[in-house]
Amino acid sequence: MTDRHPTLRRFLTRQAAPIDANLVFLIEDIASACRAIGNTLRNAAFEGAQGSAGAVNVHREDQKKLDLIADDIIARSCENSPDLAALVSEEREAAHWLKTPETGDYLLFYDPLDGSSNIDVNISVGSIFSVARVAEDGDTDVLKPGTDQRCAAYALYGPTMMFVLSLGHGVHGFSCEYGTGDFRLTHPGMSIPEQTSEFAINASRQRFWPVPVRAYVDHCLAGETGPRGRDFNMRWTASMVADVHRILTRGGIFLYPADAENGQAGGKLRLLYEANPMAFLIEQAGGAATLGAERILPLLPESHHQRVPVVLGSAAEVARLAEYHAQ
Ligand code: P6P
Repeated sequence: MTDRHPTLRRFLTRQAAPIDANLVFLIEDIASACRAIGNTLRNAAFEGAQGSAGAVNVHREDQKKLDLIADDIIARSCENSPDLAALVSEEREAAHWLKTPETGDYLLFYDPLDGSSNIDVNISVGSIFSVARVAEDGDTDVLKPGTDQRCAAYALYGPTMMFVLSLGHGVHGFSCEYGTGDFRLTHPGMSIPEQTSEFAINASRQRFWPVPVRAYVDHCLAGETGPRGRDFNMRWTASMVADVHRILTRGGIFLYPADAENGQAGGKLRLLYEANPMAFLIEQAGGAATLGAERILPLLPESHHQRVPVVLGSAAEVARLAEYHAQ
């Protein structure tokens, strides 16, 4: 079994293109934090860790106790990683510098517990990670385009706890083995089907949608007798990691557009630690990720917590939506 399901460490240290040892250490520290978060979630009800923390984050969103616990677990697990210079967290206003850019190579952007509104109703949630290198010139500017990412990953705390990772050479899924707690390779080379008949969007926001999105969804809903000539299915878990994992596994298109209500803020999802890592993973799996028409990854961020519209998934459907925007 070891050979068919190598551990994360064996996988990382057996790559054809050798990975910087300090990046391997950082990825292992991230995976250890995810394992600890998964265990904490499992026992949250017994430890009084559910419910609101009675505070709001930088986005004025209600913070769950577990948002703060997960953020603390990640920071403590990674802060001694040999080459990690700074942390940028959804739960913290500013970058947290651990070393100077001259003494550390990596930046870690993360959403410690994405979809946390689902925790108290026991629906899958996740953690999202993006790793980039500090600027060559020692600048402390962390606003780097998603094309600069060295790797992206997420943990999915579902029926199986999984860690899904890309280092720029495909996407690989690791399942946490009950008993040993090891993350072992179970989904090598994840690939998104180009075609799909499944879309994911929060349909309660229909009245706010821009015209191209409204038209796209209406055409899907018209089914076999409509312009698409086939029936579509819809899924929406309100947990980006769960929706993205479903799409990586069986295809689909995920849409969170900027709309009449959230448009002033740029949309809902955050560029640095949600859109960029997920776009990296989706593209590495053969899918596409746009702001509606333009590709997400080249976008130069304007602020740590910048929000952007997100469309990602099966390439043919993402391209079709871009055509609707062009019309
Ligand atoms: P809505 C969770 O809060 C999140 O950031 C993503 O995980 C998810 O895709 C989206 O927001 C859900 O948004 O409007 O359905 O609550």
